[in-house]
Amino acid sequence: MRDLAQRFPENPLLLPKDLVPSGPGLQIISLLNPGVFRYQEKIWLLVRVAEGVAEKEGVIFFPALNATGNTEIIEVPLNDPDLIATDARVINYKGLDYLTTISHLRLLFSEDGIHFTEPQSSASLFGAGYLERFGIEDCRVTRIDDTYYLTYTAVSDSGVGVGLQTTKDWQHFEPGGMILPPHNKDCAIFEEKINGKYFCLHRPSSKEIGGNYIWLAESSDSRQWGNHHCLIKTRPGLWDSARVGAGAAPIRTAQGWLEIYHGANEQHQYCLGAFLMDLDDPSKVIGRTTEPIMVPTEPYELSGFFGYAVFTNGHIVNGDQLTIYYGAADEFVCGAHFSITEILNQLN
Ligand code: MAN
Repeated sequence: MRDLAQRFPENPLLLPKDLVPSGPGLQIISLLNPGVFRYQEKIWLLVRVAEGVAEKEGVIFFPALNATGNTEIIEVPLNDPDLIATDARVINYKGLDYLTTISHLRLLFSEDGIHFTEPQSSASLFGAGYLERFGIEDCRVTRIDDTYYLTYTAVSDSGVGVGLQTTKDWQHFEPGGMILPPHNKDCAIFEEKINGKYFCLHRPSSKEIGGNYIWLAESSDSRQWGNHHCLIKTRPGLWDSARVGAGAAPIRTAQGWLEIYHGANEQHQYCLGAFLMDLDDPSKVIGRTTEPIMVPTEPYELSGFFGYAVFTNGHIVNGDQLTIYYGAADEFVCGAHFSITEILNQLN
């Protein structure tokens, strides 16, 4: 099936071997799901770097940060009866869930939006504290005035929630704590206040009644969020039947706030779609694509750490051109252009 994406011929833009691991004994397994922003005339990616430990026959390793912020490796024999290792991303050991990799966030910049390099003195962001023991992931970057708001997934044995940090210069970071408690992720703050309030999209999960749906919340200070509304649900039988989650900050268009989101089905196949919210009252959804706007089709999207996945949480807008940066097969960073008009024309 042809989708609306014009993939960069240079894809994948970043492969795990392109960066150096953060410490001895660690191996970069995936580079994925970058936050994207403009700063000092350059395009920057805040890439999720997922690290693990080199495989050894008959053994599985899983990393976690200890109280001093260093990575500790837990080692379990593969034939241990208390081990359930059926998903490449998550394992269960003695009834508790662990990640097979631990992620931090690394800054890379580019002049042309295609070739990215790590600056000499780059400030990588690592998980800190007991709520980020299993790392930080999938950061959305929103700019309001001269402040950048970083909303990311904070993972620990206490659950998966949304952490916030702010910065003005990408050197000093102000911690905002966990703004949305477990289970919650995929949080993107709007780049403008509406009627004096901050707004964000987020994705709480409800295991029993309900599901993995996209919600809206508002705040007067960007720290305390309330007045939650459920906006976008999964659709039985469609490509987004199992879970949906917001991408980066909504894009202001004349017709409304346009949001690119990911959806997955029961087979964990990740595609992208779009929906539109009213400009003055984003709790009103005024359109949604029935078909995906992007479907995994290329070899680097179909096979990798977690195949059949395209996932975005960062983009650049230039007139009608939307450039998304996305994680392909949970292993590579790629880029694709879209026409905003073409996406708007697909809305029902
Ligand atoms: C899911 C996947 C993983 C991620 C965990 C925790 O299992 O998205 O990549 O590490 O959630 O967020």
